[in-house]
Amino acid sequence: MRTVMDAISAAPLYRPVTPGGKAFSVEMTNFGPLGWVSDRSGYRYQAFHPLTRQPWPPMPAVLEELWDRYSGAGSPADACLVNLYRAGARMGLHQDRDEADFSFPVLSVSLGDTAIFRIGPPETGRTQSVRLASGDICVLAGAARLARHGVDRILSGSSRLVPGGGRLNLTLRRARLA
Ligand SMILES: O=C(O)CCC(=O)C(=O)O
Ligand SMILES: [Mn+2]
Repeated sequence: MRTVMDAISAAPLYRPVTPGGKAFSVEMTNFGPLGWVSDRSGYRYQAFHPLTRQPWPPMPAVLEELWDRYSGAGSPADACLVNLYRAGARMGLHQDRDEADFSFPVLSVSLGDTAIFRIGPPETGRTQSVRLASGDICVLAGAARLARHGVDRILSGSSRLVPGGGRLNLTLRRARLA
């Protein structure tokens, strides 16, 4: 947690806007060579923080180790999107499709408050609700790589891990081709 908070202090959390101009309710930043950003021009990966214009902080070694252990991928993650959900924040149903090669999984680590996570098949069909608690790892891989998913809400106050309260979700990705 300490390592993650130190990296966040080097790349401040900010609230991006959707291409349509609506503010996200989550605050975001990134670690690693590339970071996922959203603004009026669209969604993309880029090598620098949109506000400070500085390169994203290095990927913490502990996250590289989790990727090595649980992703099953032969290449390192090159991006880690950090989402901070304070009370009331949510994330709409979406697919992660801004990466170059969907044969690489997306691996997420949840810290702090429990999330009511929603997941379902890639196109249409029933979604289901799953709780993601602090320390849980969720890997979207294979047939589930393009699953629709989102966060309906967080159970505010269910953990005291995150300073100031809330939930941190770290998603490790391989954005570029290997
Ligand atoms: O917070 C989560 O568990 C999911 C985050 C997510 O889907 C994303 O950042 O693309
Ligand atoms: Mn996602």
